[in-house]
Amino acid sequence: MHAFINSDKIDLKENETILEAARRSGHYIPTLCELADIDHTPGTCRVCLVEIRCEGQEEPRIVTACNTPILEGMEILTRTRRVREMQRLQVELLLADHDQECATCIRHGSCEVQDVAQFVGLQHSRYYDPANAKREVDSTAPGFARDMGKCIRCYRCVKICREGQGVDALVMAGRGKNAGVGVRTGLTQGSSECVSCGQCVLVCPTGALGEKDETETVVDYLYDPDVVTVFQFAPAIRVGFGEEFGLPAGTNVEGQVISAIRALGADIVLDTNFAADIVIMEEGTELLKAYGEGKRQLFTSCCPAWINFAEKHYPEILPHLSSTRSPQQCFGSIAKTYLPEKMDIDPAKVRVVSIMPCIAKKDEAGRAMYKKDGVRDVDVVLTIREFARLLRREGIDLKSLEPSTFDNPYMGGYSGAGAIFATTGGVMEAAVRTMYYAVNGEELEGIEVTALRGFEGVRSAVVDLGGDIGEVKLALCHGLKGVRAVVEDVLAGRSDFDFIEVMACPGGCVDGGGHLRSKKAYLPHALKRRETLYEIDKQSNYRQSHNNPMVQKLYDDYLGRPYSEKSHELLHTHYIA
Ligand code: HC1
Ligand code: SF4
Repeated sequence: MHAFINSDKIDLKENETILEAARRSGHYIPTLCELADIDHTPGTCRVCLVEIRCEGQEEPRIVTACNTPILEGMEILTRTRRVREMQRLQVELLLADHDQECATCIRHGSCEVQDVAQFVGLQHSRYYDPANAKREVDSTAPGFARDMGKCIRCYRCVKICREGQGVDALVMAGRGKNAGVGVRTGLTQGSSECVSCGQCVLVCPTGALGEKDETETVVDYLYDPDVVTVFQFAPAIRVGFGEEFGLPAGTNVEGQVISAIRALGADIVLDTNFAADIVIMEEGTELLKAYGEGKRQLFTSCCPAWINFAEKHYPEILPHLSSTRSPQQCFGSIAKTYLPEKMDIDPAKVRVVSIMPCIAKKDEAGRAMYKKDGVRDVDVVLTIREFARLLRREGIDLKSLEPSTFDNPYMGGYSGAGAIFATTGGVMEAAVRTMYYAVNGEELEGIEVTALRGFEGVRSAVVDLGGDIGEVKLALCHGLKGVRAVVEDVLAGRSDFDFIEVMACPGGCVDGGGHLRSKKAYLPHALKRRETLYEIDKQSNYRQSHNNPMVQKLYDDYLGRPYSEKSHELLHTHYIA
């Protein structure tokens, strides 16, 4: 069984489309709506036109490659003049009501429409009408906006939100030239079921979905002589950011990221990993106390899209959430209290800037409980994409920088346990290491708790914490789809899990909704990034949060002990039903 693509003989596979067979055999056909990684073939962009001739047929006919099966003996032509002209016309029509402000678009240079327009040789858009391109911009979500003037109606976002995340906030809306993506009638993006996980942003081929850019505020801080800027960057940044500069996926660029932030003119460069160690001290103590009181079934609380999900979709579950703030927020409150005290800085001058692979961290930093007298603990959150933009704005090329190290004696060190927070299962593994020590007074043997590692959406493991606690049953969920059943089981009394880690993004923060976008792919680098995190843990001088000497000093000099009154004031929180 075979067919021909541009005269190449192709062996056929069962149930393949022309597009799949062409990809497999190295024949490029442009597409904009289709995304194989999420099994999405809506056939709406109609750019993947090819000519086909079946046996016995005289004249070739034009079909869309994404939804036409390839058949025995079929001849497929992808580059005839007729095909090229029709593809070009299709892209031209697509751009007729598409905002043409490409030079100022957040997607400039990494936009799939730009790529395809180049491929089809489109040099002028004859049918563009600015009046038609004026469509709704919804900026009501705290961290990101939906600009329908840039939407090409591929509906990838609707698919990922509904079927990938199980949130179902987005719908196909409008008719005719007003057709596009919206939320349910009467709602806005901010008031909808949306939890700001950002997975829709990762699959959007254009600038229709994107974070609200806050790089301008950061530039203000950097050039204000009265401001002391304190930067933190998340565990996932160091293992993903190199890709922006053409380095292989998973390259550890921690040292270059530190140098880049210094080159921006930051006063103090620190690491969210340090605060991840603090979280383990607090959350571990909280859990053991709860178990001692016979309470079980606590959920982790460091993922802000999960918190949004719990508050919006399952408010009854909130009493089961750990009260420990996320590492980002623990960092913010410590950087505005302990750090200025130690370094003799006026706390009012400190501005904390976070670099996160996450959009929901913007929501989190703006929460009322994370402000003191109206001043936020974390002043600005940049996604990794904004960080890349900021470096470009300031003319800094990460690849040309020599790596450097943290040099702050108070908050500049982290354990291997803090480093693995960024991957699914990492928070739980870090917590188990410290809880085991707290119960037994000795370190857990076989410190890499491989039972907690893996990639299925929901996994479980039993770990013996020893002492009075004994065996605990743990669950690890990543991606929100599988979380619903876990939460519903807990609420219905059907669950026997003791501790449940939830990361809203599939893979955890290494593939967060604020991470770099990959063209024509969804989450292609998770495993490489994750391998590097485990390697960082392996190479760390200390691998348990309680052995981080800077964390020990923080407790000795300032907080007293985990779960103390001071800790409660600075490191714990509440949720809003
Ligand atoms: Fe995450 Fe976390 S791991 S939530 O994924 O607990 O964003 O990387 O910074 O706060 O540490 C994100 C990553 C990050 C927090 C930590
Ligand atoms: Fe859905 Fe997440 Fe996008 Fe909100 S941010 S619309 S929840 S995919």
